[in-house]
Amino acid sequence: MPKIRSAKVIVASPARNFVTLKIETEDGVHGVGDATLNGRELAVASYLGDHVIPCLIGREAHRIEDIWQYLYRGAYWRRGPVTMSAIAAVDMALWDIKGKIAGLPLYQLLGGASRDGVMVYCHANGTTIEEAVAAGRAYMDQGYKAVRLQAGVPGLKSTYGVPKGKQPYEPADADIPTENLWSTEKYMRSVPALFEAGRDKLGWDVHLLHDAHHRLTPIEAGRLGKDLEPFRLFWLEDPVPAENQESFRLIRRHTTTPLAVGEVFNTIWDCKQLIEEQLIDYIRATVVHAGGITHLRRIASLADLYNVRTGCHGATDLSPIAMAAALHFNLAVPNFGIQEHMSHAPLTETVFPHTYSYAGGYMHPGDKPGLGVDIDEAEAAKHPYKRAYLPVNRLEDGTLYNW
Ligand code: CS2
Ligand code: MG
Repeated sequence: MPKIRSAKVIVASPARNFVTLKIETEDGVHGVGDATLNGRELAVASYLGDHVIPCLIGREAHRIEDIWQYLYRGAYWRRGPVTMSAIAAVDMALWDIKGKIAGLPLYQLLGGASRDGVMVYCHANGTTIEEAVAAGRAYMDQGYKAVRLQAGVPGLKSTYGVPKGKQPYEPADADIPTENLWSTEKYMRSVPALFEAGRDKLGWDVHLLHDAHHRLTPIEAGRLGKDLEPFRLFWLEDPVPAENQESFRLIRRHTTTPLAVGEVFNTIWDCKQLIEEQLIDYIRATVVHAGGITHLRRIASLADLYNVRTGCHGATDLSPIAMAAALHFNLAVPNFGIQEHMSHAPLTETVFPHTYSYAGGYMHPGDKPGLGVDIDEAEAAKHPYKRAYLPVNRLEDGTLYNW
């Protein structure tokens, strides 16, 4: 069985920062994994380069589960976004290698296709409700069946999800964190009007989603969920910071608006109670931040027992490698819900050639053996890393708050 001969970490910034792990076997077969952690990229690069790669050399590339357990249990210091993103990158790369050696696309190794395509949702945003809804119409004209609506908040200079100019939204925008101002009161007043306009202009044959981005208290989330019930959202995402899983009981008591949580989760332990008590409807954990394909399958299997469906995070700070791996996972997993799809910049697409594609509201990973994605190292080398932080939020009285 082929052994791992070498591995390297590639940090590059084609349109934005990405961290990529490339593992090569003694037979010259290589696999790639995404290790990007937005705003903390170099921490994961060091964890991989200084602490993980030395332990990989000489191991059998096919022993994915054993290597996963070795890196998780063997670290002693378990869990956390840095550790689990590093493990995820190794896991993705080894599944890529296994698929290439088997001559099969990854989804075939995960049980084969459970559906014809992966339904995706796009980001329709605007500084005004009219702009956001018009963007939603434009995406529906491209065939999207699901649209996330985010709009500016009257009285606030900026808000999550809404770009400042005509450039696509990129939150990691400064060498030292930008400080944004936030007002829950102003925000709560603006959201129902956004979805009233959404349903009025876009109709009922489209799924509408919204991301509250961790900014409410449980009772505020209950109120917003109730305010949005007439508009039948597909989901309300990240209503509250989710460290306190039991706080979702309070939200559930007040609203039937479906809840989606988990893009910041990195192990099954972060969402065990949420799933077992059916406090959420979609789990957003991703292949890059939650330990790779191997661990995400465990999370999805637990979720399946409790009617919770997947809704993997898919913003542009997850590389095309993560998108490719997610699409293979989504195609096979039985309790698939939806996949987030923010299109990467052309420069990013150049550095990460891939076989996945979009058509009519659905995506497909393609049938190339492995993940069907790679990194063009020569192109990547032209775009050196540039430190970029996510913003921080302060309330109008200066209190440091959730971004
Ligand atoms: C957002 C992300 O896509 C989403 O649902 O929550 O854009 C998130 O803000 C970024 O991935 C953070 O890096
Ligand atoms: Mg989100």
